[in-house]
Amino acid sequence: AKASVAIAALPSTEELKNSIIKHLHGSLGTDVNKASPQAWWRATCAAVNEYVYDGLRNTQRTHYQQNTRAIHYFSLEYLMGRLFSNNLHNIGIYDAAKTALAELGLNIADLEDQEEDMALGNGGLGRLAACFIDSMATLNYPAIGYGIHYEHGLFKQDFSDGRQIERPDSWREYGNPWEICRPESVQEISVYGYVETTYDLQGKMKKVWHPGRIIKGVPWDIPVVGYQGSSVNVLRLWESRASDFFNWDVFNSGGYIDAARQNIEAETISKVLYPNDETDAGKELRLIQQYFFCSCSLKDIIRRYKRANGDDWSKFPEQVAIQLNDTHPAVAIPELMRILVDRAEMSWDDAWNICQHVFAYTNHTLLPEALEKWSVRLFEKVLPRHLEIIYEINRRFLVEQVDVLWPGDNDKKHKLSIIEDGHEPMVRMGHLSVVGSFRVNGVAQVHSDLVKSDLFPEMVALWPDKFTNVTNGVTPRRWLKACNPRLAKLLDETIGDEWPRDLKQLNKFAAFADDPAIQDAFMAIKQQNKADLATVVKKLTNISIDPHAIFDIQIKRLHEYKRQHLNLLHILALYRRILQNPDYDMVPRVFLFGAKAAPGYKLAKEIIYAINKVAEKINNDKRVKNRLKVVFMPNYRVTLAEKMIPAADVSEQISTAGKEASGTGNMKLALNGAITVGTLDGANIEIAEEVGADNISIFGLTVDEVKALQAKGYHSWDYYYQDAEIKAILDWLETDYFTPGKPGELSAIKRSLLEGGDPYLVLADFQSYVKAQEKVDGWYRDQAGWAKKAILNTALMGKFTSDRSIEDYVEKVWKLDACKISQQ
Ligand code: 26W
Repeated sequence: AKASVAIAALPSTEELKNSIIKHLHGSLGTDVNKASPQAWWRATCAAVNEYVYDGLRNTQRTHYQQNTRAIHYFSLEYLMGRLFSNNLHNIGIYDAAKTALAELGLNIADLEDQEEDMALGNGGLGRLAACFIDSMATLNYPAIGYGIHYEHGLFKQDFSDGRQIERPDSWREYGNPWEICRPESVQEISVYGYVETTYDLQGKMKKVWHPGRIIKGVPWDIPVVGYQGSSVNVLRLWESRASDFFNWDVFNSGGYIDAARQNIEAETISKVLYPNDETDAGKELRLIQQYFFCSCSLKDIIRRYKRANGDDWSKFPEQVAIQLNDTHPAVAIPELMRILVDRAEMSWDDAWNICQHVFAYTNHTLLPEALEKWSVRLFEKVLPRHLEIIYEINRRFLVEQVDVLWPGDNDKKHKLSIIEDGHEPMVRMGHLSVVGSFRVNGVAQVHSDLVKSDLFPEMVALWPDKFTNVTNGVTPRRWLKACNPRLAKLLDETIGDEWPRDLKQLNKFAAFADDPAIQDAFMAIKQQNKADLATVVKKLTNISIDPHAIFDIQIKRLHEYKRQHLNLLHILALYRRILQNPDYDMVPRVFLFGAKAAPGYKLAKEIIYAINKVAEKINNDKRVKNRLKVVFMPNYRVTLAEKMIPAADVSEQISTAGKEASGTGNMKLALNGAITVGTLDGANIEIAEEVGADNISIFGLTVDEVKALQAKGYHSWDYYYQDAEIKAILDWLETDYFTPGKPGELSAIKRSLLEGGDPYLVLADFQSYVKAQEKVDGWYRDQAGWAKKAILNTALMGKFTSDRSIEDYVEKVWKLDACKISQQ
């Protein structure tokens, strides 16, 4: 047996076949003659799980025996997508399974399509968490992901006459083969109620929280298989249930109906993922969700710690690191304080010392509407004891830190206070996270710089060494090897097969950028991937697209700062040029969008509607002569991304500079050989550094120019009056040209860009964007030149593996050792 590989022995094709049949009979209770594709898929999952569980047992035993320090990743979101092909690839039995299934008369792709996406996240932050747990397992770091076992993930999206409709996502309606319920590790947590101040016999004050409700947390474990079977870690997701203990009383007092109602309320906590991305709604249920999973997870960590170390807390910070994925789980800080001070009866100073050596916080956004604040009123109602603790954390912070550096400076105290003063006092979760953590990081260099200069400058003055950068990354296993098998094979053949676990190896591919044979092979692969996507597009939208056109792709959540409407204005400019000049010379282009809008985000939904209406018109206009096609793919999600990314020629990364913290789709697309049209924002800056100026089309205002323009006063109307093309396009949107008989239906965009002041500087960047697109058009006309650029994009993206991000966290934040897994 190989050392450091958790999974002992891999099956042959024959063994897999037998195992699948065995499970078809023994686990599914059906027969080869009548099994549905769903049953075959489940039987195959069960067969795969024999190896997954083997690795899981070996990993857990090794970690326990070695009493390893571990990282605990706290995240409200995990955007896992499908696990079937990912697990097969990571175990290293994808080809064997494919053959085994073929010999049973089955197509592995049909089986893959039986799986619902596990969409327990909104976008970048949730997908980042999924890439990170893949990398932590691959690199053999003792790690556990903690989150919520939502019954409903992110809503499914349909279009009805071009407008977004949301439908519930019931991803585990019929069960999920990857999760294991662990009733032996149930936790109970409290909410509501009041705090009583008591005194013991020595006269020492003691706070007693009398909760109003007790809720049970049931853990579900999802094994996370590292590449080539390294470690098998777990993602532990908590499901809320009514507490048996609590219900007993209610039942006994004759309140049967009341008890049923309380059951429903308890179960509501893990019912549904909040679909907001970058807007804080401040809803009570959301705060309870946050507290519920943080409290369950902390108790789980402490139980494990005590099993190994007894009642001696001194080693706790050596053994436990907790990473807060944005401020969403920041309530874990006062919760750990409460456990230590109220339950373990530790002194405040000792408890605070532990906290400050355990927590680290990652900031993912600077947008003011995304910075979480909870009203003191709500906090007091839901978590009265935690509010007191936050007050005390704040009091000491202001007295012992702020007033020492800036004696008597009330202005500084107002700015830095965890409690924001005002008509409705608020708890600032970002402030709490910085104060309670030993390290704070942003997710790309420019973003980390802005976190320091614009968001928390005074905190930096207090603790200069607390702040650092860890640039995001993506797992090359899912985002190249599994989703783009043709390119993966070409890479294996030209540079060897080490790149999936050592992405810097891709550098070697750069030597082939001028090689005509490799250029042809690379372009042929792109062509086949585009043909595959064209088939998917036809099936989903009934729109026919030409695989020889440039595939220009913008996939991400719909948000004004991401500027899908800038893309739309460019499409309208091209369309108008074609109508004005029937011979307008451009390389045919297909613009593909994928985006969900938060259900309450009105303007985002109007932008979707406008793109769909413009698409309808353009796609059916004979005069266009197929130079333009516009497709809005419904229900964008991880599984659709896996089909779109390998087929992209152009990657749209066009956020207003300073607004996109990092971006990760930008990395996935460039890795698969797409040329980026992008602003100098987030990780685009670092991508440009890596691939070089010749291989990316950069445009638009820089962060500093954006700041300068806004300081001097930005007047979008000037662009409207001074640029005839802009004026014509915006006026066009107001007519009934795209919505026959209904003028004004698409005017929301124009209104926001003019009366609304164009907060994201769409008009300021418009002409620069058009030029960047013309540059791309020119590049594409030289196919060998394009091939070279595309190859260099793939070759020079090695930095952006999430393995590198994790190694950065380990070095700068977690100080963890990898743990070689031994087999029994
Ligand atoms: C409170 C509501 C809410 C919900 C989600 C606020 C903010 C969020 C997230 C921070 C949104 C998000 O996913 N941010 C993205 O995080 C990615 C991973 O770091 C970055 O690559 C993206 O630039 C950032 O927008």
